[in-house]
This record gives sequence, structure tokens and C-alpha cells, in this order.
Amino acid sequence: MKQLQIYLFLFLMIPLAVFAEDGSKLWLRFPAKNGISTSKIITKSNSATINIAKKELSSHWFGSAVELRLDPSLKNLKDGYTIKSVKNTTVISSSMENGLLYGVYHILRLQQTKVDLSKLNITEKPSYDLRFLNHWDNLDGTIERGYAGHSLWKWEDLPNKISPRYGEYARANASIGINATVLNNVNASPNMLRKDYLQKVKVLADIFRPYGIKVYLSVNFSSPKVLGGLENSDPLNKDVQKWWKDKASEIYKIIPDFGGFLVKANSEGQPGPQDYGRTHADGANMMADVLKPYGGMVMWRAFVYSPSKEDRAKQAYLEFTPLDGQFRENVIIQIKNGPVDFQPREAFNPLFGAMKKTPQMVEFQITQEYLGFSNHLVFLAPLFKETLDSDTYADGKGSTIAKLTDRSLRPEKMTAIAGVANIGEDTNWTGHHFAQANWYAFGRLAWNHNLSSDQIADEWLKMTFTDDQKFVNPVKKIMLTSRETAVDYMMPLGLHHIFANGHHYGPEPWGNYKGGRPDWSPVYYHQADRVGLGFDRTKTGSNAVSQYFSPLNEIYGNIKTTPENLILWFHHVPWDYQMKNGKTMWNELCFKYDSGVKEVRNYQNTWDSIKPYIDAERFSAVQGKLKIQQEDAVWWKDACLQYFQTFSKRPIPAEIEKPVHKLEDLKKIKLNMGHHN
Ligand code: GCW
Repeated sequence: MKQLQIYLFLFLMIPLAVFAEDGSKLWLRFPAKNGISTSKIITKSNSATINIAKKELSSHWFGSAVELRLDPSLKNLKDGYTIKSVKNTTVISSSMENGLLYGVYHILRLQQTKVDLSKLNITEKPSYDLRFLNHWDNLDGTIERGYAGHSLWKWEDLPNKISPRYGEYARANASIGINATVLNNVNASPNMLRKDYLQKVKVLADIFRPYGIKVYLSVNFSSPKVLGGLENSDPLNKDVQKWWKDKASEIYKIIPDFGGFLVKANSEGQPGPQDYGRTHADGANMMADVLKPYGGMVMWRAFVYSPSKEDRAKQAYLEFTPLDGQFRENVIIQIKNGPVDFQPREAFNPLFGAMKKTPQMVEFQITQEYLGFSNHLVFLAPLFKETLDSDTYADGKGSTIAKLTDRSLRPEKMTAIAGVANIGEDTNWTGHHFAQANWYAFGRLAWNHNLSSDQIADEWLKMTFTDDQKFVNPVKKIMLTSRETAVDYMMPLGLHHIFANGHHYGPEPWGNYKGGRPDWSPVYYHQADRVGLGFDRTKTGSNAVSQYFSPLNEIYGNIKTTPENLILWFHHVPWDYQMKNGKTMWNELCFKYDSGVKEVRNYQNTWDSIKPYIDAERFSAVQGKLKIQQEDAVWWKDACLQYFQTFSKRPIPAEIEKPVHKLEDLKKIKLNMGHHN
């Protein structure tokens, strides 16, 4: 009897387990056909990629016949495609097989979001040639700044044991057009280039290839010395050059379509050409030369800053602009969106547009190092778009970062964009269910930077949860305001980098790590004193404003014309300075922190109200995370306002919720989350 009960129990549990809404399916919830007769698929092509396209259609497409047509005349669309309704057939055409696969995911998305499929006439051309995820995954399975568990890549098991998630990862990326991946951390282990590791990489490359994804690696500049036993890694040393040449030949024997190298050099303690008195161009060109015969490329990062007296926000520009014109054709400079480091809000990086002869690409951070890890709901499309839509004035008015990096304003050269991945081995891939939306948004914008945040959120919600408007409308509102809300409760008005040391999770505006580098201390960034708050980057201060093209240098250089959301980024603002709404800067700061907290509470109420429309499992997971976010928002507000009040000596306005924590208690919090800076 007991046994029967157990069997019965198991029998009842199985369907539940199978259909558990654990988030593992991401946005790929196309309905299954389950025996419904398949639509006709017409194609003359036959390849692993086409087979994937066919399988997706036969499993999930309910519409008319589909034709997949390879059409060389569409070369100008690159791996883009057209979709046309021709009589009773939906014709997808592209000059490339990947393009056909993308077209298939496009019509499946239209079907899933209930768009009329009968009169399609679509032309898609990607904004960027190369659409990258950068994984900061270490060979020991940990992930730098990863908040969704360990690495997906099981280096110990490879090349023999293959996780089903490698294929699922490739499929998810293909569905949004991501076509390139850097597998390992930019703080790179030289071991990545060892023969046994290359054999493991090959297995991943083979799995990703049919999905149109190329593999790239981060390399350690000292590899010749550390791995090859050479005396040094000087890029002008012939033995070093030969070592890289041989290594390239070895790599391409194993992975014939290998993409190339990503390099973090002379940055945060990493080795680089400057160790030998050489320049970034010397280092990048040496690697570019050995990759060139195979069509490989080098992404050289501009995230450099040394412990000098110079404003950290100025350093990448100072180091790289003199090198303009010195880089090989197959080098692209990879630049973080802001000049400091992926803050909740930064002015855009003035290096964009400033190197007129050198291709540049944007690096965004999808993983939320500075935005509440996988605990806070922060939809990043508005942040990405804010950067892409920023007008640099480099080539006159309208020189947005999007148009500079997609080269619509400059002679054609390779184009690329990268996002630091937020993916780990967690069942739902990204820790927070809503962090999946940031992976999705990055991919969609890399494909088409003209999409609006609204459209991306709308698609993603409908695909991931439900198209019921009673759910979509209120939750979309949360998503679209969530980034500004996080800025409000963390670092409003242009404040930046007042995070706790090392892990960067909570507030530590009092942080002053004497003996260490000044630019790793929050007090360096906020400069609070009796007079006011904020970093003077005008002519009277670090003069970082001079790195911007006119008229931005004047706009940012003048407190009256600086946008208020960046006022403390560019100016040391007196506590009683009158803001545009008539409040003093101090009062405005108080109201901003308070409104951030209130907004998160509104999100909680909204979320509670949508309970009837979605599954219980994801509902309560998100509900729990919002609770943490609310508590953290209060923590941020109480810590920052009470600490800044020790300088402003002004009361917190009466309308604002009184602090619930004591400053001394908050100062004692030491989270044990590791990390170096
Ligand atoms: O944002 C900082 C991070 C480091 C990271 C570095 C970088 C990979 O705190 O963890 O290192 O940037 O982008 O190189």
C-alpha cells in the first residue's frame, strides 16, 4: 500500500515537474505542434543551419507554407533577410544561411506575439556585423561579476562530456541575432591557449557553428612568457612574434573559423605592451598580424586607467587618441559606454568619435555589477539606448554613438558591439527572471539599434509570460521606468561609484581606503565637503569636459546648461544651489532617493496585482526579489542621505520618510562577497 502511494505520488508529480515554470525556456516558448500536421517547408538548401531552421518550423510554425531561399542578390543585407507573403507562402530570403535562420525566428516571434502573418513585407539588415557576448568566465568555473551561478562551460568535462545547455545557449542567441561569443574572462588565464583547452573550445565552436555563432577568446598578453617559457612578451621581440604566429596556426588548425582575440592589457594589473615601453598599438598590431592570414581580428579594450593623479574619467581618451591611425585594419577598439565603469548613469565615453581613423565598438555590461546583481529588477534597454543615442558631435550634429559605431557616418569598415553576459548555470540562466530581458534587449539592439525600449519590453513580456494586456501594460511600465528608479535610489543627479569596496553591491559613500588607489575610493568620486557635492570636471577642476566636442564641452562645462541628471558628474555643486524645479540641490537629492524607494514599493504593488495572469512559480520568485530590492533601496537612501547630511548640515525635508537605519549601523555592514576592487 505504502509503495502504491509512492508510485501514485511520483506519477502525479512528473507532469508538474516537467511543466514547472522555472524560467529555463527563456523567451523561447513557441507553442508545440503536438501532432498538428506540419506546414510545407520549401528549400533547395541543405546544411546543419537549414536543418535547424526546418526543425524550428516543423515543431512550432502554425502558419502557411514557408520557403527558405538563398539569394546572393541580397548580399547588401549581410546576414539580414527579407520576409514576404507571396500568395499562400511566406518566403524568407537571405544571401546567408544564418540570415534564413534569423528569418525563421522572426516569423516565430511574430506568431507568438500575435502579429498578422498574412501580408508580411519585411526587410532586416543588422546594425552591426558582429554582435558579441563577452563572458567573464574563469577556467575554474567561477564567473567574475556573475550572479547566476557558475559558468555554463564545464571545462573539466570537455571535450568528452557535453552539456545540453551548450546547444540551448546557441539557440537562444541565434533567436536574437547574437553571432559571436568570447568564452573567457578578459582577466585571462594564459592556460586558455593551452592545446588541451583549445580542444575543449573546438567542441563548443562545433556546437555553436550551425547557429551562426563564432567563437573568440580573451588572451593574456604574457602568454608567450608564461605558457611558452620565453624570456618576455615584448611585442617587438621576434621570438614573441613567432610564438603568437605559431599559436595562431595551431588554433586555426583546430578551429578553422576561429574569430579572434579580445585583449585587456595594461589595465587593473593585467600585463601589456607598456610593460616593455611599447604602445597599445604595438601590442594590438602584433596580434592582428598573426590573425590576419586567417581572417581573424583583435578587439583591444580601452578600459585603462593607472593610479595617477589624472581624473580616471579622462584616462582612456588620453591614452588612445594619440594612437589614432596606428592600428591595423583588423583591430577594433572596444570602449565601455561610460568613461568610468558601467555606473547606473554615466556621461558617455568621450573617446567615441574622437579617433577618426580607427574603428570603435561599444562594450555594455549586461550583468548587473553596479545595479543590484541578480536581485534588482532593472531593465537595461533604456541605459543602452541612452548611450547609443548620445550625440557626440564628432562629425557635426547628429553624430550619435550608434551612427559612429555602425559607420553610417564614416567609410565602411567592420562593425561590432559587445555586452558582458549575465548568464550562468542557474536553471533560469540569469538569476532574476527579469534579467533574461537584458540578455534579450542587448541582442535585439545589437541587431537593430533603432528599436525602442518599449517595443523590446513588449515583445519580451509577451514571449516570456503572456500577451494578456492586463499583465503586459503594468509590467512594461515597471520595466521601462526601472533603470531611472535604480539611479534614484542609488546615485541620482550624476553621482557615481559610491559602492561598497570589492563586491559593488551596497552603498559605502564613506569609503576612503587610505593606502590603496584613490580612485578605488567612493570619496574620490563624490567629493562631498562643507560647500557641496560632486566632481568638478570643468576648467576649474579636472577639465574632463574638454574631451567632448563642441558644443558639449561648453554645455557640460557650464553648471546652468548641464543636464541635471549629470550635474554631480561634472560639477561640484553647492548644497543650496537652486535646481530647475526651485528646490535646493540638497533637497532635490533627498527627494530623488525617496522617490526611488517609493517607486520600488509601487512595483511591489503592481506585481502583486498581476498574480492572476502568470504562473505561481515565477510570480513568487519575482515577488521575493522585489522585496529584497525594496529593502536595498531603503538601505541606499538611509546610508547616502545620512552620510551626505554630515556635510550638508541641512535637515532632511519633512515630507520624506524618516531614515529607519542608523548610519553607524550601516557603516558596520560588511558583506562577504569577495573581489579585489
Ligand atoms: O567593472 C570592472 C570590474 C572588474 C572587471 C573590469 C573590466 C573583468 O569591477 O571585475 O574585470 O571592470 O572590465 O576589465
